[in-house]
Amino acid sequence: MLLLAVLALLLVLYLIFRDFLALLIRQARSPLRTLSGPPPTSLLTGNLAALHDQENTDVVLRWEAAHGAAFVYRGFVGGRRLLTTDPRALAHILGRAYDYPKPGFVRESLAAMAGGDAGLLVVEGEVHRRQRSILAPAFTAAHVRSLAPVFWAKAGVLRDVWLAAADAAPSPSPPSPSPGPGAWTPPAGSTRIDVLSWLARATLDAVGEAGFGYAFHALSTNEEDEQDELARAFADIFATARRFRVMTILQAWFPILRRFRRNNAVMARATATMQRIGARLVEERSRAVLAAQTHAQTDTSLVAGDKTVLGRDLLSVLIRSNMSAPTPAAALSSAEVLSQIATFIATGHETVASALTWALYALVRAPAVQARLRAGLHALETSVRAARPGAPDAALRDALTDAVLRDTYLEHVLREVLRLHAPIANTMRVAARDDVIPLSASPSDADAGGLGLPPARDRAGNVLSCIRVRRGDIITVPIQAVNKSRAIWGPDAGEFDPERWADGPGTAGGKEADGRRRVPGLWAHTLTFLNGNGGAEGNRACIGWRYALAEMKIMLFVLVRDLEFALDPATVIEKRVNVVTRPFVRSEPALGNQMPLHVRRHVHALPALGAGAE
Ligand code: HEM
Ligand SMILES: *[C@@H]1O[C@H](CO)[C@@H](O)[C@H](O)[C@H]1NC(C)=O
Ligand SMILES: CC(=O)N[C@H]1CO[C@H](CO)[C@@H](O)[C@@H]1O
Repeated sequence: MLLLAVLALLLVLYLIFRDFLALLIRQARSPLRTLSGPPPTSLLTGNLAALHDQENTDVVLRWEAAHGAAFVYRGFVGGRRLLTTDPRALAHILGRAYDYPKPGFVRESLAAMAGGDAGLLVVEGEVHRRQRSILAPAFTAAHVRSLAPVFWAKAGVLRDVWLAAADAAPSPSPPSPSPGPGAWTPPAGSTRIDVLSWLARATLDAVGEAGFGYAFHALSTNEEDEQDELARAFADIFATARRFRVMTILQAWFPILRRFRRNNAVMARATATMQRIGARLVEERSRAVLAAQTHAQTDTSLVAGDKTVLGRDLLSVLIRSNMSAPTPAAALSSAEVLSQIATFIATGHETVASALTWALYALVRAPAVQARLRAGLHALETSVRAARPGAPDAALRDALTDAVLRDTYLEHVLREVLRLHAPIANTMRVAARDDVIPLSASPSDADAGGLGLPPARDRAGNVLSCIRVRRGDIITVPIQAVNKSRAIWGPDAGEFDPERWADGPGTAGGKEADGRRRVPGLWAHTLTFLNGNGGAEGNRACIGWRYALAEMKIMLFVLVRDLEFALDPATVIEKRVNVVTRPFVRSEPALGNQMPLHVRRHVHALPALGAGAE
């Protein structure tokens, strides 16, 4: 009896500690232990605290300078993780997406906030390949372009809310008799607005409508309106998933702890709500798609009118794509389709809100750029209008969409914003098998464009030309640090300078005339959306990048056209990375994430541009 009990206890202990033991054994055998790297500052959490604050401290660059462009830092219980800023190494890792999947604990935490483990963000390997090809038609340039009316509508509503707030601001108080030295007077007729929370509402409304034809009413200013049920469910899930970060790490090593999350009542209720509303949406869209198809068969005149008959939202396109899958095995299950709704909310909402917030921040910090952008956009609109006298509103907006999406200066401003303020600052991968990762061999290496990156070294100081990794080794991809690398962008890498793009897209480092510095990025040679070099070996770059850019361009056009933005120079904004990079005010940490800007009406002679409800 006693023996049985002891055996049972041992078994339980083994089950609890199995993964942890495996971790320790893997750590002891990893070839990463020979690499140079910063000493851990904590036994339990290694260098994680320093890495967490990297956006405000430059720590990755200091580590890079001291230990080379590939080094190890310490994670949980001192586990070694590879971090590299070397473009050739990054191209190797990101270009083999299925050999370098997301680590289990990352997938767990993404699954918690993206509606389960069946969505595109979380799945791996063949399942990912299948999903990605079914989802692709929803994210083509042409399809994203067709979603523009949603972005115009939401931008118009947001602008009207801010205009109303600014116009209601009390007339400027007379300047105090003796303003202290350095005291700042807000612009006359302006009001202080937390633009972050409003932009998050606008992008949520946009992704609801463009993503699955759902009205969140997040921009509604009617106090009586209750918060939408689905929006609340998602907010609960997101908040819980965030709070559980430490827990999620522990759960990765001690699976028994996973029960506690499942028992979390708020999470369970929110997930149920999400499932219920999601299932209804999928059913409604499926029925509409089927009805339209039957219709089209009997009435050929409707085939040409495809777009107006069928829903344009991402979910409808996904369902149509799923229905025309060559074989059932190539299609998505109902659970997989359902998971994409939460995936769209999780990926398409806070990322763009963060990017737009940092765009306005960049513009208040560079008033000359703000003024030039506004003047350029006004001129653009004037010429579009002049070419179409008397055109109806819809036709005008259509022509304006093309012009805005193509505008060079707006594009350059956005590239700088996304380079300096990448909403996703880091991502992680794990080696699925033993491998050798090549490095840019020397400062004169042609493939690296003569980057002059500090070489990687082992602990004895020998320069390395490749990194050996063992199955299970964890790798951090420092998206933001690469975006701002001086080796890649030149000594002014930290400056916001849209002009650096003026020399053409071929030269990432813009001003340098030597044509160097190609970063293997998907867009604008930055890693902001990761890269798309994977092809057959898997593509895990952002599928929504065109959607994000179109939404940002239209939102910025509408907001900058009619509003001026300013920031009290005494306000110090810092970054906090919690899933996405968000601002907070250093002197007001208790207020949480915010971006308090002073907003006022910009008076101009252009005709009103309606909110343009579809
Ligand atoms: C400025 C805005 C955005 C940025 C900076 C951004 C960035 C990224 C990054 C870095 C990844 C790769 C994550 C990883 O593998 O570790 C990613 C993946 C993804 N993004 Fe975005 N994203 C943005 C907007 C959007 C939008 C608007 C959507 C959809 C409407 C979207 C949908 C997705 C999806 C579904 C994935 C997973 C793709 C896959 O694994 O195959 N993103 N995004
Ligand atoms: C997707 O296609 C598969 C196979 O044709 C089908 O079983 C499934 O119900 C479809 N899902 C949706 C949501 O249409
Ligand atoms: C190379 C470079 O400019 N790095 C910058 C990265 O970001 C930090 C924080 O914003 C800056 O201090 C660095 O200068």
